[in-house]
Amino acid sequence: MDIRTLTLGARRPLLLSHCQPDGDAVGSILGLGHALRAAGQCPISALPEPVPESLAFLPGATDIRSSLVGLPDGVDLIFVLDCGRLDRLKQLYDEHQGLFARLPVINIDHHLGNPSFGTANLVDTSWAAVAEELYFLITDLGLPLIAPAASCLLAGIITDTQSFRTPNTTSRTLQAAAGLVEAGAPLAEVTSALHRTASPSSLRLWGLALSTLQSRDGLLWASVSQSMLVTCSATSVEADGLIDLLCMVRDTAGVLLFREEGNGTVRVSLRSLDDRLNVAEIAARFGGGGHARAAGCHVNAGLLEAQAQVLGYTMRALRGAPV
Ligand SMILES: [Mn+2]
Repeated sequence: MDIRTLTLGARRPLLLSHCQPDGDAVGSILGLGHALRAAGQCPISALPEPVPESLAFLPGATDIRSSLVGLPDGVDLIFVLDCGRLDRLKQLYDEHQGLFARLPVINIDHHLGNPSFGTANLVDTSWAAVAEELYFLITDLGLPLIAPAASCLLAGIITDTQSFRTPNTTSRTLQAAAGLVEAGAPLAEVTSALHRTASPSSLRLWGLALSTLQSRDGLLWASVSQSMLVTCSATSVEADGLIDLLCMVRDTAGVLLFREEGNGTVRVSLRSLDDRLNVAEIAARFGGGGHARAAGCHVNAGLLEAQAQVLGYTMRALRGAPV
């Protein structure tokens, strides 16, 4: 069956997205959920990990479940949105594989390498955000694009395009954003809520992390250690946003942020600032994933060892040497 028939025929669809949920993940499940509810359905949204504080303002964010245990009867369709692999649903998939075998699954995504795991698939890497795909899907299906839906989808587009600055931002992306503003999404309010999120302790943390800044061969990197978190009374989440600051440096091909997680692993965020570097390939080499321009992975090592491994590999990739 096709996406139209499955979507319009559902009564209680389940909307899911990936772990470490970002604006596109949260905005997509909430945005489509609002439109389906306005069409008379009873959608249920769930994420394997909590909604970040910076996205808690989105209408409906507090209704998102973190478990599928005790799900109401009658769920008849599963949407998996912005999720390149089913294992990124963590416990929502691992502990409920029977549900996935029994129900039709609609897979809507823009990640490179999505294996089209759905019963129906709308996977296209040319979309800047899944929220952008959903704007056109909702419009095509004639679902009511009510203002809360529009706000959530706009948040998804703004976050995934870094405010319309990524190279995959097209006239189509801007058309979707214009349509969402037309439908009642308050652009200035959404932008402000997304970007003005830093606390004083997070800026103190960024200051310490910036003091570790190094650059070589077109790469720029910095680190956040556990002791910095203690010094600043900050949590690891407060390092979010620092990588965007690092990306302001000119004449740089790639930017990396290493975060010591406290469980023997280092979380690495990677950004590519020009076409020479595909950070999705680098993250995949270390068991992570993402997009050509923004990706992430975890390395089982201390800070210095993780830096040596990932920087060494990235420098070889940037030189075009065999890696
Ligand atoms: Mn996305």
